Amino acid sequence: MVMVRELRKAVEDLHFLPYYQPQYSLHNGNILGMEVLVRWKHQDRGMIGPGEFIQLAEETGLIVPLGEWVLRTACMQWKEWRNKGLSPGKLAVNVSAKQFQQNDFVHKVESILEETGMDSQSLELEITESAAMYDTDKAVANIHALSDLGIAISIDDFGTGYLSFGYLKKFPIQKLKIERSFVRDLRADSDNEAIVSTIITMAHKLGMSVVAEGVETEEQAQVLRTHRCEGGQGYLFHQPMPAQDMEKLLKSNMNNR
Ligand code: G
Ligand code: G
Ligand code: MN
Ligand code: NA
Repeated sequence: MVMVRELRKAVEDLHFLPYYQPQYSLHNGNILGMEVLVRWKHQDRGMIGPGEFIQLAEETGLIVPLGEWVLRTACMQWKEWRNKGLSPGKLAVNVSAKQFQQNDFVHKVESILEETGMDSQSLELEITESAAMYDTDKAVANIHALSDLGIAISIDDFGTGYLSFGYLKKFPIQKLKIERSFVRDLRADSDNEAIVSTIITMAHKLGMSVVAEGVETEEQAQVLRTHRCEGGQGYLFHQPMPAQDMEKLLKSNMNNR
């Protein structure tokens, strides 16, 4: 298993890079925040996307040190931007089920916040429906503990899993991220419009906000706007980008105000 050995070595040597993808308000076009998406800086193959290694990282447990590194690195970057007078908004970090199951996960997050000076009110952790469901008692306890720290929890890829309405009610969840596949063929009067509008209505009634993923066209953005979806993320706005490009974007955003 060359890949596992390679991945382990890459985690040891920190051959990764955080990319950032902005999330925009669909109402006023402001940057609401950004999601950090990790890339593997492979010495022979160039930049490798998470689709090719996150699952393996989960299976091998390597996601635990890798995820911790991503969180720390992104929090440091966020703080640096704040120190430069920029407004990065909310920082959304993906957390895998494996990380979420660690007994010391909340404690680790807490020490990373202290160490980096990251504002807990600006941190958002994205968990998948399956991570929220796995070992539910612990998941509930972790979500409450993180919430007590001021951290927001969002459900990633919402609509693809088996999370019940009962859990949504039980958890202090701030945001649902609508899975890309529901946005892809989103037109007025389409099946996807019915699904998307239902998710948004339910989220709002339960006090949650909504961000749509994979927004690629103005038509999709318009349908989402009609249903009062708060945020959009996708190629219509920007692809995920390295920190220095995100910094330029944050600067030009300030100059335009
Ligand atoms: O960037 P891309 O679309 O290829 O990302 C694919 C998937 O990898 C996304 O669903 C995203 O949630 C996941 N992913 C990206 N970065 C991280 C990370 O730092 N940790 C975890 N657990 N998943 C990530
Ligand atoms: O956590 P999640 O798996 O949702 O991460 C978002 C993933 O979707 C990232 O890997 C990112 O590169 C990808 N992505 C972001 N915007 C778009 C988009 O507009 N279209 C498509 N097809 N993929 C996108
Ligand atoms: Mn995500
Ligand atoms: Na997603």
